[in-house]
Amino acid sequence: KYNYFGKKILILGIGLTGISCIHFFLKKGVIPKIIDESKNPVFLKKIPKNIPFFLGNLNNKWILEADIIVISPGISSFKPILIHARSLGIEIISDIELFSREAIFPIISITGTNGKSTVATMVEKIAKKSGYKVCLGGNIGVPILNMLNQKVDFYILELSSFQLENTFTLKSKIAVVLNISEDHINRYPEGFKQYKKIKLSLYQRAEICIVNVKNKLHDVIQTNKSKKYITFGTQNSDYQVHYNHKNVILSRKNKKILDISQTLLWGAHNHQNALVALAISDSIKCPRHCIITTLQKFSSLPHRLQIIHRKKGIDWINDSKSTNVNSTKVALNSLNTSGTIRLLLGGDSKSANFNILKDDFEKFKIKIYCFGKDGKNISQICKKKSIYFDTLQQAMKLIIKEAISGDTVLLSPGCSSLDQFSSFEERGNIFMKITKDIAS
Ligand code: UMA
Ligand code: ADP
Repeated sequence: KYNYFGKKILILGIGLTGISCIHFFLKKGVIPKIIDESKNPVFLKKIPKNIPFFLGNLNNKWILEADIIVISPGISSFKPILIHARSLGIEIISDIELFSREAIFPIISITGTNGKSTVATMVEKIAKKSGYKVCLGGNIGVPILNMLNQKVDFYILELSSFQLENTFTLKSKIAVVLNISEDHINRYPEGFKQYKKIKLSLYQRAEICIVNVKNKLHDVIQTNKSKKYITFGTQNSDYQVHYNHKNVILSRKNKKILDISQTLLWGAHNHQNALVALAISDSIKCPRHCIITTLQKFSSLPHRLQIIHRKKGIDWINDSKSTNVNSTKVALNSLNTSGTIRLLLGGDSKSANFNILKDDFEKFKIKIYCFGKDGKNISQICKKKSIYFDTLQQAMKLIIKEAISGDTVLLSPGCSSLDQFSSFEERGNIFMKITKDIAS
C-alpha cells in the first residue's frame, strides 16, 4: 500500500537505525540519501557503496528537496530546519513508522520511562517458553526494520519516546506504558507534558491497553470504549502486587499467582515489572506454568541493579542503566542495608530536576560521589554528604579507600553516560573492571 518508488527519500543519522533504513529502501528498489551531523560517524563504513551521503551538518538543500525524511531517534525533530520542512508538507517519520506500515504479524509494544528492557525480556522469555516464535527489537538495541522479514507469532517492540515521536500508524495488539517520570526534558520544547503525551500516544490505535492506574491514565480509559483495558498498579486493579507482612504476592483479581520469595526479583519496581509481564503473557494466552517458571528464574539484566560481588563485607552494585533520576530513587529504596550507601551519581542530567532525591539523601546513611558533566550541580543538592570529581574513576579511588564492611557501593548515576562514555554499557563495564581488580 505504501509505494516509495520515485520518491526522494532522505535518512537522518548514520547509526543502527539509519543503516537499517538504507537496507529497507534498497529492498524496495529505492536509493535513499543519508546525512549525519558528525563528520566521522561510527557506522560510516556500513553505508553501501551506491548511497549518496553528506556529513557535518543537516544539509538544508537535501532536506528541502526530500519527499520523505526518515529521522533516527537520537536526532530531535524539533530542530528549526525540520519544523520548516514539516510546514512545507515534507513527511518526517521514524523507522517505527516504516515498520508499522509493513508489519503483518501482531505487535506487543512496550514503552515507559523505566523498566522497558526488563519487561520486554521477561515477555520474550515467557513467550518462547510457551512455544511462540517471537522477536524482540527497538530501543533495546536491535533496529526494528531488521525484524520485518521474520515470520513470527508476535513482534515485541521496546519503544522510546524518541521513536514514538514520529510514529503515526502503529497498531499494537497489546500496548503498555509502564510508568512515566521525568526524562529527556532537554529534547522537548514543551517539557514533561509533551514527553508524557508522546508516551501515551502508544495507546491510540492499540487493541488491548495495559494501563498503570497510578499514572492517572483514567482519561485514556474513559475516552475510548472500543478497546480492551487491563489495569495494574493499585489494589483495585486487574493485576496487583499484594504486600502482606513480609510476603509479596502477584495476583490477578485477588487470586494469587506468584510468590515473589520464590523468585530472584529484587526491589518493588521489579515486582511491578513482573506483574506487567504476567498481564501481557496472560493476554497472549501463555500457559500459567510457563509464566511462573520463567519469572521464577529471571534475574536482573546486565547493568540493572546487578550485584557484582561481595568482598570484605562490601556489596558492589552496577546499575549503570540508571539514566534518569527516578531509576536512582528506585535503586536507593531497593537497598536494605544498615551500612553506608556510597552512591556514584552523575553524567549528563538531560536538564532533569535532581531535587527529588533530596529526601532520600537526608533519610539514608549515604555519601554521594558525584562526577561528570552535571556532577558539580548535582553535588549542591545535599552539600554536606556530597563530593565532586571529574571522572568516575577518580571517585572510585576514594571509595576504595573509604568503604568498610557493611557498606554498599552503588553505581546508579541517574544520568546519560554520553558525556564521558560511549554507552551505559561501557560505563558499567569500567565500574565492574575496577571493582573486580580490587577483589583479586
Ligand atoms: N546524530 C546526528 N545529530 C544528532 C544526534 C545524532 O547527526 O542530533 C547522529 C550521530 O552522529 C550518529 C547517529 O545520529 O551517527 C546515531 O543515531 P541515533 O542516536 O539515533 O542512534 P542509533 O545508533 O540509530 O540507535 C537508536 C537508539 N538511539 C537513541 O535513541 C539515542 C538506540 O537506543 C536503539 O537501540 C537503536 O536506535 C535501535 O532501535 C539507545 C538509547 O540510548 C540504546 N536510547 C535512549 C534511552 O534508552 O534512554 C532513548
Ligand atoms: P529501560 O529499558 O526503560 O531503560 P531497564 O529495564 O533497562 O529499563 O532499567 C533501566 C533502569 O531503571 C535500571 O536502573 C533499573 O533498575 C530501573 N528500573 C527498572 N524497572 C523499573 C521500574 N518499573 N520503575 C522504575 N525504575 C525501574
